[in-house]
Amino acid sequence: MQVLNNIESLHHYLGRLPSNARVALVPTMGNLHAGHLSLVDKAKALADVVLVSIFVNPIQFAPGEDFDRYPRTEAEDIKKLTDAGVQAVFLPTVEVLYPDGIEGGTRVMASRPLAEMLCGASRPGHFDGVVTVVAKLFNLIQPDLAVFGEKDFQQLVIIRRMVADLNFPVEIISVPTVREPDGLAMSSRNSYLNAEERARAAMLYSCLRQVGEQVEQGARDMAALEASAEQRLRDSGFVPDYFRILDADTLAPLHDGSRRAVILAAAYLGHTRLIDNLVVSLPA
Ligand code: PAJ
Repeated sequence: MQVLNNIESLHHYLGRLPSNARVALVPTMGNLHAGHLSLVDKAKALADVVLVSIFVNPIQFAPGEDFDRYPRTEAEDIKKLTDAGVQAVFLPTVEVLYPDGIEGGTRVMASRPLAEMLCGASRPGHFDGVVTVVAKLFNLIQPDLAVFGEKDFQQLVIIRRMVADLNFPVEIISVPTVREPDGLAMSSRNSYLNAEERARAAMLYSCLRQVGEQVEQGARDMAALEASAEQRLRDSGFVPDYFRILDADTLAPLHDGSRRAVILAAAYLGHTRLIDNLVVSLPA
C-alpha cells in the first residue's frame, strides 16, 4: 500500500494509474474501526482503486472541542488498510492541506438551514469545515465515487447537497451503520467512555428502535414521541442534545408525501457526545 503524505506524491501516484481506472475515495479522520472498513469494502466492490484519506480536519472542530485529544493511531490504521487490500492512503499534515493556516482561508458554505440544525446547532461552523475539506479532497483526488457512512446522517445529506449544488462529478455512495454487538454505533469517540458509561451507551440505539417501531406502526404525534424519548434518555443518565423525527431524504419535517423517516439523536454521556440515527419506511 502506498502511503502518500503530500500533494506531490499524491499526484505522482494518481498520474500513474491507468486512465480508465475507476477511483473510489473513502475520507476518514483515522482511528479506523469496522465501520470505516465497511466503507472500504463497499469502495473495493465498486472501484478498481481505493484511496483512503486520514486527516483530522482542524476546521471542523470548534474551539474547546476534542481536536487535540482526537485519537490518532496512524500505525494501526495503516496496518488495517494494508490488510484490507487498499491501494493507497493519503495522510497529509495540517500544513499540507492548509499551507496558509486555518484562519482567513476560503470556505465552502454548507447548505442552510441543513447546516444549522441538529448537530449544526450545537457545533456552529462544523459542517462548513466538513464540506470544505471534502471539496478539497475531491479537487485533489478527482475520484469517480466517494463512500460515506449513514452513521453521520446529517453529514451525508449535506455532502450530497454540496455535490449537487456545486456540480462535483463524484458519485456519493452510502453505507449502513456498523454496530457493536449491543447495538452501540461504532465510533472513534466511544473510546472516551468509561466502563460504566459504555455499559449504558447502547440505550441510545434502543431508544431509536422503540420510536422507530412506533413510527412504523403509524404513530404521528412526532413532538410527543420526541419528548418522551428525550425523557427516557434523561432517566438513563444521558443529557440529550436533540431527538428528532424527520423526512429522511430532506431532513424537513415529515409530510404526507414522506416515504422514509429518519430518527436522529445526539446525547451526552458524561463528557462524550454520542450521535446515532435510524431510518424507517413509512406506511404508504
Ligand atoms: P470519521 O468520523 O472518521 O468518519 C469517516 C467515515 O466513516 C464517515 O463517512 C462516517 O460516516 C463513517 N463511519 C463512522 N462510523 C461508522 C459506523 N459505525 N458505520 C458506518 N460508517 C461509519 O466523518 C468524518 O470522519 C469526517 O467528518 C470527514 C467526512 C472525513 C471529513 O473530515
